[in-house]
Order: sequence, then C-alpha cells, then structure tokens
Amino acid sequence: MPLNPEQQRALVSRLTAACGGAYTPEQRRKHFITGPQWAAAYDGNAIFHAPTRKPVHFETVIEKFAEIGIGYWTTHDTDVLPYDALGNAKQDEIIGQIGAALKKHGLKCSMVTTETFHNAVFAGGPAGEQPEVRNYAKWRLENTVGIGHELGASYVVYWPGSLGYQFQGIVDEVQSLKWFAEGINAACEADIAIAAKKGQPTMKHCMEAKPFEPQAEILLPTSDAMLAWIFSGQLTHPEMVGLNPEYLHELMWGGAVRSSLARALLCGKLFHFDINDGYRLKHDVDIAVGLVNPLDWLNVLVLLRTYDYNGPFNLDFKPPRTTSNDGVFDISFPTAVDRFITLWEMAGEVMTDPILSEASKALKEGAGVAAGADANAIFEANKELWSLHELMAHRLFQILVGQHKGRIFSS
Ligand code: GCO
Ligand code: MN
Ligand code: MN
Repeated sequence: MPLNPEQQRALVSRLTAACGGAYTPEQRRKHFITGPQWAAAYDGNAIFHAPTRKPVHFETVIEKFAEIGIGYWTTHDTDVLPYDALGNAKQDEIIGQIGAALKKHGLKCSMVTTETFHNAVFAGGPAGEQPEVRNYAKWRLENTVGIGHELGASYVVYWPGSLGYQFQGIVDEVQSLKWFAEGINAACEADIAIAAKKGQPTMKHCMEAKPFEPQAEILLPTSDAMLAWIFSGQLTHPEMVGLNPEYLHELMWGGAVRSSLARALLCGKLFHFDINDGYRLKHDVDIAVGLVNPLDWLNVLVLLRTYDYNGPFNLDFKPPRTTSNDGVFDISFPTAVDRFITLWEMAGEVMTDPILSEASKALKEGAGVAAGADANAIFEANKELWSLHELMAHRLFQILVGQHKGRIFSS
C-alpha cells in the first residue's frame, strides 16, 4: 500500500523500534562521544548533487543531541557565525546564545575548529604566499581559540583541507610548511595568553590530515606526515600539538587505520579521533561508523581500549543524502552512537576472551627452544604456533557475529 510522508515516518519509527538494541540516553552519555554541528546540519549537497535537506539551526542540533544522549557538541567557527559576525559584537552575541543553549540542554562544547578552506580568500590555501592571507588565517585561528575558551572547549582541530596545490614546482613546499607552522604557533600563543588571563588550562591542538581532496596534492596528507611536521622543530609549542586522525582519511590513502593510530599512540599524540567509515582509495564519503568495516572497527577499538585512549570520539560523518531531516536525528545519530557502543563493548569481550588470551600468551612465549643462530631449528620449533594467527582471526569474526555466545546460523 503506498504511504504518504506522515505514514512513511510512522513506518520508519516502527521499524526502528523493531530493530531493538538501542541504548538509553544515559548509557550513551557515559561515552566521550561528540557530535559535530556540521554533520547534523549537512544538507546533502555533493559535487554534482543538489541538497536534499533543509538547513538546521544550532538550537535544534543541541536540543536533539541532548534527547539522543550525545553529551558534547563541536563546531567550526563559520558553522554558526556568518562571515560578517566574525570577531565583533555579533559574534559575542551568537556565542552567548550557544552557551545558553548548551547549558539549557546539559551539553558541553568539547571542540572548536576553524574553516580555513571554504571561503574564496583561501583559494591559494591558508598558508599561501601572500602575507595578508596568512595574517588573516592566523587571526581566524586566534579568534577560534578565543571562542573555544568562551565555550569551555578543551580541543581545537585543524583540518588544512585546502593546503593543496594543483601544479608541481609552483609552491615552495618547505616554505609553505614553515608558514603553516607559523599559523599554529600563533594559535598556541593566543591560547596560552587567554588561558592565563582566564585562569583556564590551555587546549589540545589537533592536526587532521586528509590525503587527496579537495585539491590535487596535499602537503600534509597523512597523520604520519603531520607527526613529522609536529616534530620538525618549526613549532614553538610542540607539546600542545597532536593529532585528530579521522578513520576514513587513514583508510583513503590505502593505509591500515590501526597502524596509523598505533604510531600516533607511540608518540603520545593521539589527542582526538574523528569516527566514521568508508572505502579505500575513494572520495571522502564519511559514512557512519561501522556500516562498511565493522570488523576493522572492532579491532580499532580493541587497540584504543588496550592503550587507554580517553579522548573524544567525534561523529564526523555525513548523514546520507537519502535520509530526511527527521531521519538525521531519528536514525543517523542514534544508530551511529549505538553501533559505536556495541563495538566498544565487543572490544571488551575480545580483550577478555579466554581463547584469544591463551593464544596470544602462547605466541609471546614461543617454543622456548635454545637454537641460537639455527634459523631452521627456530622455525621448526615454532611452526605449529603460528597457526594461531588464523585461528585468532576466526575468533574475532565469531565475536563480531555473536557466535562466541553459541549462536549458529543453520536452521
Ligand atoms: C572532512 C573533514 C572535516 C574536518 C572538519 C574539522 O571529512 O571533510 O574531516 O570534517 O573534520 O573540517 O576541521
Ligand atoms: Mn574529520
Ligand atoms: Mn572525512
């Protein structure tokens, strides 16, 4: 029977309830899950494709996040401020309204970020040749740091999306990287000054890499490139600067996300994490967490839990163009949060699974043979042990599909 839009929404609600498995807002709030203004307000536009949803105001986003149980809100400066409000009394007024909305709904602002890519002024990048462009970009970063302090945020993110270039040999890459550091240095200095004045701690400054969009070549395409840059000696406060890797961005260039995160953890620089999903070597589709690579996501969370990552999990995904305005808050956000929590809990099961624990321990103990420089003897002594790798992979699959609890799929 054909359904009118009202009946369609009723159907969506009924089937959502029939899915079961939803956590309560209280359970959801126990996790450091943060919701971006821009993700909720994304109108469905894409290159070649028109918007499919109406604009959504921050008041609505904050109210809906509170209802769902997302305890933290994040934003770009220009998600909420028109350009002509930046840095003046109008900005103060809007930031005041945001502060009041957050308070009213019991949310906190965890992170702020500067849009240094959309405006035409950034056509040549925020760290381009012209001093006035770079000074403007610095001012925007400093202004955002001020907004962050005003709203009580602990993190600032930098995604230098348009720090890209289309022709080889036109920009001086070394110089550009130095100019880029000058911008972040200015933001750290502003942070130190404001923090001292307000008696607040300084923020964590988090670099986010994306390998190959929107322009042709990117100077800092991966989290590893960002790490090299952080430790390059160009930063005046490298201790304040770390990473905000995004799951999909690390996958896009063909890397293994767990290994990218491991390198960030090793350096003590995993400050913030953008969570989503998608495909290797494709456009940045920003699909919601767990819908493409649930097994990989489970493994990522095992790693993060093993090394006690306690920073934010930022829901940086794009609700699909086929989801309605109502669907964004009825389906996209609650189901993304719930899949994350389920995977988080399953990661706990992986960590305490007796089969995985025993196998892992045995692998680390080895055969215990005293064979010195005899490669063949070492191999022969250990060769049955290595079969455990494949068994452990099977066990992870079983945990993912619930088979470790005795469920089988034959009738
Ligand atoms: C992307 C980027 C952005 C950044 C945001 C924060 O996928 O396009 O990840 O969403 O996270 O701009 O600075
Ligand atoms: Mn991101
Ligand atoms: Mn992305």
